[in-house]
Amino acid sequence: MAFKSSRTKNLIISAVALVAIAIALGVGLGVGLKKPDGSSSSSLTSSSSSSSNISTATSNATLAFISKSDLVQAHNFAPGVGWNSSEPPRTREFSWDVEEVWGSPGGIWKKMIVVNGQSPGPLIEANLGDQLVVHVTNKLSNATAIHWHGQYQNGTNFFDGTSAVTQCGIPPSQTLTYNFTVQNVGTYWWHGHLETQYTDGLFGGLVLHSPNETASFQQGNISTTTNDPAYAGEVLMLMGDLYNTLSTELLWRYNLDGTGMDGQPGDEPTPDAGQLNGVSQGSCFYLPPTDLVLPERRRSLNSNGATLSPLSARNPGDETTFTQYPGNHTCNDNFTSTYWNNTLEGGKTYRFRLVNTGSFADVSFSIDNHTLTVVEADGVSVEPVEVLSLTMGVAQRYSVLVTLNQQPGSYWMRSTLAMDAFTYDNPSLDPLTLGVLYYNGTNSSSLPIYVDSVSVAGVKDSLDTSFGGDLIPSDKLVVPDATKHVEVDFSMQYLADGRHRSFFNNTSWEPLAAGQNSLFAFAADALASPAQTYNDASQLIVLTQGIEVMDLVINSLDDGTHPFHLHGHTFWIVEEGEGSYTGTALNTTNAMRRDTIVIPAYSYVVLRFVTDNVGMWALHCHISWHMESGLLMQFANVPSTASLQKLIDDVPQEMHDHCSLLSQATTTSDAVSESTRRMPRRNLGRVRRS
Ligand SMILES: [Cu+2]
Repeated sequence: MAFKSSRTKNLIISAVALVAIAIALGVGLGVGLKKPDGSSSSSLTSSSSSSSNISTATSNATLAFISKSDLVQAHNFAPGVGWNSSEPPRTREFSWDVEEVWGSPGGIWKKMIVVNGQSPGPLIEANLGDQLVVHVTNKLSNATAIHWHGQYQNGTNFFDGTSAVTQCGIPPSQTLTYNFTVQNVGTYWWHGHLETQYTDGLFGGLVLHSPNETASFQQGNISTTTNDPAYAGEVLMLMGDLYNTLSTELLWRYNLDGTGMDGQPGDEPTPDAGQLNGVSQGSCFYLPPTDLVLPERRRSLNSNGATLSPLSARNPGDETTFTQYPGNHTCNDNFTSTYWNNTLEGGKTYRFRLVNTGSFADVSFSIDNHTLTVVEADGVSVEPVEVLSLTMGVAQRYSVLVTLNQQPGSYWMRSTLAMDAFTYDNPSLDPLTLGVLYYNGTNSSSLPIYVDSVSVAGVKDSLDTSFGGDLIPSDKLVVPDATKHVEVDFSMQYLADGRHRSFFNNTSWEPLAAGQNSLFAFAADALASPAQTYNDASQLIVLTQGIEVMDLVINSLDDGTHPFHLHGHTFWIVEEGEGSYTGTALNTTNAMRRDTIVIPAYSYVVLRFVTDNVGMWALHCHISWHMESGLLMQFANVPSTASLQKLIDDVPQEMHDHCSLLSQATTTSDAVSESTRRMPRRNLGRVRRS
C-alpha cells in the first residue's frame, strides 16, 4: 500500500548537503531525539499479534559488537577472480553461523543478523552442476531459514529454505545442511526467509557461472575479436535500503491497529538509508522517528528535524535504555562516512552484477560518465542494450558490462532509492548512496567531483523494463502453449477490526503453527487424497496434478508497485497491462523470462511457467512488510505421485526433527517466538480501502 507522494528536490539536496558536511567534518555527529516515556515498551511482547521479538530471548549483554568495517571486511565482492567456469562439477562446502550482533551499518547501532560476523554475508560462487553443501548453524534465539533466490531446486524443494512453506525453520542451536545441485547460471542471492530476518542483514551474493559464460556475451560489438574474453573481471554490487531499527519492531508497528508507522496501519516503514555492498553514508544526524509517540513524531517530521537535541550519553547495549520497542537508538560515535570503492584497469571491460537486496524500495544504478550494457536479468541472458542507468525492484538482478573508456580518474557509482513509494518523509534519509570507481593508477584517496548526468548519443537514459520494452532474451526459447489458467487478485485491506492485511483473493497468508510447514502437511494429504484443494483464510495453494503449462494472471487491486517472486521457476511474461485482465490476446514473441517482476499499480501481468518441478513453491511480494502482512500464496506441483513420494522420501531426518523441536518449544516456552507467530484467526470481513 503506497501513495505516490510528490517530493521536491529540496529535501534531497538538503540531505545531500548534510552528508557532505558530515564527510567534511570527518565525524559521525550524534544528535538525538527525546527519550520516549517508555510506557509502551512492553507492547511488543504482550501483543498476541506480534511477530517474533529477538530481544526477549537473548540477553543483550551477550551480543557482540561488530565494527562497521568488520561487517564487510571479509566479504569478497570480486567474483570470477581466477575462476575456472569450465572445470568438471565438484562439491563446494561452506559452514555458516547465523548470529545476532550489534552493528552500525547506517551509523546507528542496531541488532543485526549476520553470517560468520558479516553482512552482507559470505559470497557463494559456483559452476553449473556443482553441488552446494552449506551447513547452517543457528545461533539466534529464534528459528531461521535460508532461501537460495532463483534456484530451481528440482528434486530438492525441501532445501528451498522458505520457512513454514518448505521447512519448519532451523531451531536455535541446531544445524541444517542445505545440499543441492546448481541448476541455474547467472546472478542470484541468498537471504533469510523467516519473517523479515533478511532486512536485518541476513543476505549475500550467489554467483553461478556457466561453462561458456564469456562467449555468451560476445555480441553487440562488446568484444573486438572472438578470442578476447568479453570482460576482464567481475564486480558484485549488492545494494538497497537500510533500516536502523530492528525489523521485527518495524513490522509490529507497521501492522499496529489504529496507529501504524505514521498514523495509518499499512504505511510501510520509510528506510533510514541506502547501502552499497554493506557500506552506507547513513549518519547520526537524525535518529529514526520510530522512537516517538505519534503526535511527537508528526511534529518532528513537520519541522524537518530542526529541533533535534543532542544524543544523551548512553552505552549501546545498555539493557535499561536500549532494548525493546519503542527503544532508543544510539549513535556509533566512531562512525565515519565512507564509500564502497574498487579499482579497475582502464581500457578494460568488466561485468557488474547488480542485486537489489533491499526490503522495500526500488533502486536505480549508474556510474558517472560510463555506459551500462545490460546483458542479464535475473539469470536470463538478454540482447545487449546500452543505457546510462537502470532501476531494479527488490530482489531483481542485472548484469551490465562497463568499459573503462574515460580519462583515468575516479567516478561516482550511484545507487539511488526510489522514494515515490514512501508514505511519509524520513528527514534522515538520503536516497543516494555513493561508491567510487577508481581507474588503476589513480590516487585512491581522492574523491570524484560531482558531475551532472550527461546524455550520450545512441544510449538510452534508462532501461525500459516494461512489457515490450528493452528486455529481450538472447536465447529465444519457444514458449509452449498454456494448458491451465489461474487468476488471482491481490489487494491490501483493513479488516473489520481495523487491522491491516494483504490478500491474494480472500486469503491472507500466515505461517502455519510452529513445527509445521505446508510442504510436509500438503504432501501427506496429497499422497492420501490427490484431489484435494487448499484454500482457506491463511493458505492459498494452487494444486497441479501432472505437468501443465500454467498461465498465472495476477491482477493488482493496489495503488503501489510490488515486486513478485516465484520460487523454483523462471516464468515467461506473456502479457502486462493496466487494470485487470480481461482476456486480452497474449504475446509470446520474444517473451522475457525472469523470476521477479515488478507489477505496477492497478495493473495485471500474465506469467507462464511449466509445473514440472515437484514441490511447494511460494509466490510472494518481495517487500518484507507486504509478505509478512499476508502477500504470499503457494503452488503445489505434483508432476506425478511418484515424484512427490520421492521428494518426501528424500527429506533429511534432521528436518523432521527440527519440526518436532519447534512444536515442542511452542508448548513449553513462551520465550521462543514461534509461539506468538500465529495470529489468531478472526472474522475476515474486510473493508476496501478507498
Ligand atoms: Cu508488495
